[in-house]
Amino acid sequence: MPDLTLTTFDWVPPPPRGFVRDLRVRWALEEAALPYRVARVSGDKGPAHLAHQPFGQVPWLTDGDLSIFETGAILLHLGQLSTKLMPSDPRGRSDTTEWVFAALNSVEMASLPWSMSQFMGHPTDTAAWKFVDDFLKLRLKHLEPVLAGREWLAGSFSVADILMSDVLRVVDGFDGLADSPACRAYVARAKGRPAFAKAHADQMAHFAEADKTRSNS
Ligand SMILES: N[C@@H](CCC(=O)N[C@@H](CS)C(=O)NCC(=O)O)C(=O)O
Repeated sequence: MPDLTLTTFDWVPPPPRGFVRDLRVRWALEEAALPYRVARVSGDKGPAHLAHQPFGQVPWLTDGDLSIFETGAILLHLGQLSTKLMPSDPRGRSDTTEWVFAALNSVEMASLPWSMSQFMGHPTDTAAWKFVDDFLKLRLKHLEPVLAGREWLAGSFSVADILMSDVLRVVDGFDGLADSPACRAYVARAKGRPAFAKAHADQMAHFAEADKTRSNS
């Protein structure tokens, strides 16, 4: 039995709650029904934190004496522990792996500057915004027919779907999928999974609990 501990921030302000990336790991762990503990790290990014996550970010996962950062790497590791997260045949593994990279390296690469601009309320009548918006629209234009033709990216539900739907979920939150109905339906399908609901509720409860501790200190 693996010995899994997920580390995330001890507290974040309300806006990012429900979107902190430990949710991707919680979701995968819930899908596979793998038992795990949650540990907390403060935001001050001391040497112990940097030893696990060199950018001072969260999450990271330990499995015994193995410590893994980057949600893509963590989910690929978990994929090896359960066929609920990654098929066991070579084709299924290869399909899952390529879509994991596509989610992070092709889609999130375009969606992150777009969502950060939206979040910051940057003006949208600039050449810089048009570049960012066109870049994301190009990715969505190519993803749309893929998702119109299949329920999940690599055949059965996999870690690739956790990553891709979580990336698109942020865009959807800013109404960026209005012209991409298949992408939108895919996000709704993924969010409808009980394991997503549990992971989301657990993350919200984690930070709500931290509010109480802070207000008592
Ligand atoms: N590529 C990293 C990104 C991790 C990331 O952006 N984590 C955010 C929380 S969702 C964070 O720690 N932000 C604080 C910071 O960047 O200092 C991954 O997927 O694990």
